[in-house]
Amino acid sequence: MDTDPITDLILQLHDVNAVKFGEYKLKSGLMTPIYIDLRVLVSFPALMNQVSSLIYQRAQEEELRFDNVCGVPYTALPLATIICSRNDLPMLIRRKEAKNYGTKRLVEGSFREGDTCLIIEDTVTSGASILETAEVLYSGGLKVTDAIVLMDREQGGVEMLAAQGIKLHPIISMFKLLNVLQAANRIDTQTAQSVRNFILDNNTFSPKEENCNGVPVTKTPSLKQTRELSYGDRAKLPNVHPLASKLLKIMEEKQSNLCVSADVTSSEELLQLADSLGPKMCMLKTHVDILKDYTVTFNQKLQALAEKHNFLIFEDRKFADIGNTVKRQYEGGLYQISSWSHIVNAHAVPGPGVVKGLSAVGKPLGRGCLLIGQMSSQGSLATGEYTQAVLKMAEENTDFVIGFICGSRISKRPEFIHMTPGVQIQAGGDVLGQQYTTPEDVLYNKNSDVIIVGRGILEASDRLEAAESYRKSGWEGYTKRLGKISQ
Ligand code: S5P
Repeated sequence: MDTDPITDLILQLHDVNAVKFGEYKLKSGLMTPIYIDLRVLVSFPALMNQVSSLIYQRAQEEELRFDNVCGVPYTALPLATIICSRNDLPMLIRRKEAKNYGTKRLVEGSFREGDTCLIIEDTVTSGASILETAEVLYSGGLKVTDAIVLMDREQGGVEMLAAQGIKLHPIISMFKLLNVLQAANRIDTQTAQSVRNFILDNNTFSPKEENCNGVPVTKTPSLKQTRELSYGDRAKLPNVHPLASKLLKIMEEKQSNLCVSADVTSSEELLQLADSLGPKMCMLKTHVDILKDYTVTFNQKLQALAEKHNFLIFEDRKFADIGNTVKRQYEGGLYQISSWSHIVNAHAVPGPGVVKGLSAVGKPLGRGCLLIGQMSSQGSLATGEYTQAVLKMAEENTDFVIGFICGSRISKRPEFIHMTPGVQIQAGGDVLGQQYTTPEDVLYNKNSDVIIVGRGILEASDRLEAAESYRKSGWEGYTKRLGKISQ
């Protein structure tokens, strides 16, 4: 197999047991489902050399300027030694404790005041260890502008160090590591996803710590303990989109986080579903293009039912074309979706133009859009770095994007709404790759906000009874989550 050097390195690190999955305690006391233990590297000289080369190569690519190199003790110390020895660079050693005899120096080696020192580290979680080393170097009169780390757990270290004026350059990021191990079948989808969720839910960096004079203060990052905001509280947030606010209020009022996916082929049946299940749901999702008898009268009746039962309409059109085309598909054609659907969704594949095109039509009408961050179908390509790019696109378009279609919470912003399809009371799947998880899992473990249920209700002998049971278990998962303290 033709692999890039990082992929190759990740697989080798896994081979030597430097990446472990299970339940481990971090230095901070936090339990983690993944542990990176690069201390074993010293037993594998070829790997030591490979890692050292990649670190030095990175310094060259970034054109970093420095006078000396310091490895954070202990794991990065031998790495720094190899780099310095091979490339003829002066090294410094930071002592963990000053000796109580002789010079009492905390930094060993020869340097001049004002020299710039490059820091090398093996793994970063919050960035606290690098900062600690930098502070010792500062106290010796050195400057630190950059640090290179082999493995970034993507839990806020880059941001925390940037806030302290240190640019961190990671060689391997956690999401890349998970993608590579998953693609190589070293870990299953569930393990990869649970680690991704853990990483997204456990960011250690809280920006803008200020003292009473409004002056930013340097603070060793701590893990914040926060209680989840209720739907009602989120509806009142200052930056929440008005449509998201409306949906959150409906959810709170109706005690429902159920979106019924009305995938039927007759307009009459769809209207009947909307009327009978209306009181149980916060949203009705349609695929108008599977109706065999769509008429304008039908959607007028649907809008009247949405008013009557206080739910939103979501046309699951999954736009995925260039801005100009999606704009025309959204407002024109047979269905004129923008005229009746409160919410639509889009794939991020075409780039930001897709959101711009839809927004040009939907924003003036007060509509909102969900970006597809992940999919419930087996083998979906919407994972890892793609999902992260979707998140970024949403953050740049909060005047129109109100949230995501996803398997689990992907953004920490409480203004965004996370909606999850592939839900049935019994986990499992269908013959065409759909994968089901339970309402409790979606709300309580995956921290999503809305369950999207189609066949779980449509194929039940009593649809109303089924809708009530999904509403109830979705709501129970949510209230249980409200009681949970998140780190
Ligand atoms: O990833 C996805 C995204 C969506 S919107 N997986 C999905 O299943 N959906 C939609 O949710 C799908 O098009 C269908 O309308 C609904 C799930 O239906 P069910 O019958 O499998 O519950």
